Amino acid sequence: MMRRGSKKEQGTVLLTTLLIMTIMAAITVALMEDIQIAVKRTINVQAYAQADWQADGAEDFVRAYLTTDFAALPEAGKAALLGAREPLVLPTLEGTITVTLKDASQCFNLNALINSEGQEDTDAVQEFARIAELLGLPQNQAISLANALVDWQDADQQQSPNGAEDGTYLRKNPPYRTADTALRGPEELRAIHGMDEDLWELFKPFVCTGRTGERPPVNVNSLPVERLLILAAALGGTENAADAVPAASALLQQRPQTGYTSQEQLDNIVMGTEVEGLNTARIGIEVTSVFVEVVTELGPAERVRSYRFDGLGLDDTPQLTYRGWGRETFRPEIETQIDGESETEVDAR
Ligand SMILES: [Ca+2]
Repeated sequence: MMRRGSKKEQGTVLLTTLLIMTIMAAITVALMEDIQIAVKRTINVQAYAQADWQADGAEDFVRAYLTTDFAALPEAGKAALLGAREPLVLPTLEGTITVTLKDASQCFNLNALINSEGQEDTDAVQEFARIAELLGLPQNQAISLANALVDWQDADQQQSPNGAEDGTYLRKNPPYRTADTALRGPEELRAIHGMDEDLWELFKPFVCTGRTGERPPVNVNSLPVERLLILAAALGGTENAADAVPAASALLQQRPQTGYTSQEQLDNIVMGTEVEGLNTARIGIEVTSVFVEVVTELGPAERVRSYRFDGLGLDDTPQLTYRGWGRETFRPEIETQIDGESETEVDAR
């Protein structure tokens, strides 16, 4: 009897011990997992904080680079650098900082429609309308959109012809009001009356935002062929926007390998096309505004910022006029689909 009883007790003890051990093992595994996640989270938080500091440092670096090394380059050298689209890679202790520069004259500054005094700049309005036309919009729709963009930015509530002030936007669902000031970023164009998602996708690669009233002369030397319509719109002055396209094409086709060296060369080519009404005042060979994309990578962390600097090549230091966060904010390259569409449209006219 005794032996059987003690065997039973022994069995109970063994079972209890096994049960406790199983529970403890489960708790330990859960704890380990928790600790692992906590450690990883700490590493990530530290890496992102570090990447933020490096991104701030990169902004200072870019500013210094633009005022010294970049400013010292000859105009043709600047254009070649911007045209090459080769990023500048700076290794850091635990990662890299990649800086990509783009010529900001290759996109239209939406804030140029209103000058620094808050008045409508009719030349800029017409240029924007020409871009819209070259993107395939009918002329009347292009002008309406340009006027709506003026109304969005000007301080008054007087509606331009086919434009839109608060009254139009308050009737929308949800209702909103005009900004009455410059656009904070190109994406704000989506809020303008008359825009929709398809139109925005069309405009996206060709528009940007910078200093109020600033229209940097379109740099013929750094302009890639897929942005021909920016050049054609800048030449403008014709009844139909498409009439300027042959002159813009001629400028790119006859561009010397090392770039143009004087404004007269541009004037001669445009004059040679014998298209009336064209104006070369808006095109040039000097770099005055740039877009900069800075990608900071550090371990698992990545930070992307984009900047626009205006006023380069002048006596004053370059002015930071736009700061965007994330990849979306950088002026996109023209995708093959839009590229193909716009080229065929331009060619067809
Ligand atoms: Ca207004």
